[in-house]
Amino acid sequence: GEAVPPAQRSSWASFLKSIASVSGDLSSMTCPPFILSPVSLTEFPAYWCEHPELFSAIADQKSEEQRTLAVVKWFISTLKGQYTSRNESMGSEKKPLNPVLGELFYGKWPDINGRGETELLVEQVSHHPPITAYAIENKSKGVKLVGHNAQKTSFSGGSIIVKQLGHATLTVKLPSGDVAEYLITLPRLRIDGLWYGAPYIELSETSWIVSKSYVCSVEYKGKGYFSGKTHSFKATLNPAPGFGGSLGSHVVEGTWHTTSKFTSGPKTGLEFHNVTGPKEEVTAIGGHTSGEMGELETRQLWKLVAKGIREGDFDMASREKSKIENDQRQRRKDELAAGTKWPLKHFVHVDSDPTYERLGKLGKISPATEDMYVFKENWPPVA
Ligand code: 0T9
Repeated sequence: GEAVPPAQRSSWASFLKSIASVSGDLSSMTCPPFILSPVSLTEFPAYWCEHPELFSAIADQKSEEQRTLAVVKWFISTLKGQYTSRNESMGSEKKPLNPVLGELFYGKWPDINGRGETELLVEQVSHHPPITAYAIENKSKGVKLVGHNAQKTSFSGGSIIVKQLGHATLTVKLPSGDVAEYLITLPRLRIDGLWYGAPYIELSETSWIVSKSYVCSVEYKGKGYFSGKTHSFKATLNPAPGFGGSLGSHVVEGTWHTTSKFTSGPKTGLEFHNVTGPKEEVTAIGGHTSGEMGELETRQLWKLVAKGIREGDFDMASREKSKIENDQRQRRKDELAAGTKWPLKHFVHVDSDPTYERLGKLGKISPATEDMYVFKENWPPVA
């Protein structure tokens, strides 16, 4: 454990021993302070829009083929933020704050150069297991992403294996009045570098982007596999059954944290995505009409815990964290006694998703059905 501060070595060693035996949910395990991040998982959906211009560009395409390529380009361009940004900002992957039930995060990216404003809304819809639901919408362009995610973790060969549960659906309002739908599934993660105390993520297996006319698989490989490079991917776009006559096939290869190019199809040799330039952080906004943040809004809720972690005052961080946890336990007890349940604010849980079932069949997507959190659309806030 070279990256582990000497005073925390034995606590890191016992943490590693315990993750080898606990499987399923690592979110509530206690970790040594050096590995704690001051950011809650409810902020992570903002990674979907670090390039707002790529999100809005989806609406500007003139054909189904161009639109699908724009969706895949936006998706690939989000991976760098999703899976490497903690290494860039904090030196390694860190353990995010474990959101409480009902935790909220609201944000936006401004309208620049006619791309329209994009709004973000996140709600923690389950605490145990942790499940985060989100909606990202550019209303002026008619592009909307709604999804939820959860994780199932296991330990294998010294690494944490994270299977992502949940999916997202991107919808685009077309000038014709039709709505194009894209089902998006998520890659598997391996967290390596644990032994050294310097965790980082590599992606593996396959994720899918499927619409009624196109099936795109994205295969992920790390060092030593098809290109030999870390963070490699290969995206293969093929027309869905019945669309073969009018739409072309494409293959794109590269590394998702840098650039990629077309390696097969009419655009062979051209650049596909490039995320070596700057990204745009979300602007957090309060969910009240006054613009203020309520007590369940993530940056308000975790303020003192985050301050403690950032400033190295871990006594304060753990004291404030206990306060939040005790308050949560009390709320659940009160609900139990009153026979009530915590009401979700922006989402409704349903057991199956017809869009997932219909489009999932076109890719090799399993399971055949998944639950989902339907976005209630009561945003912007009214009270
Ligand atoms: C959805 C993303 C997800 C959330 C995080 C596995 C992880 C929690 C889930 C999957 C986002 O779209 C993308 C990126 C990072 C994922 C996190 C990385 C991570 O380590 C945590 C887990 C729960 C841990 O904190 C494990 C313990 C820790 C000591 C390792 C650094």
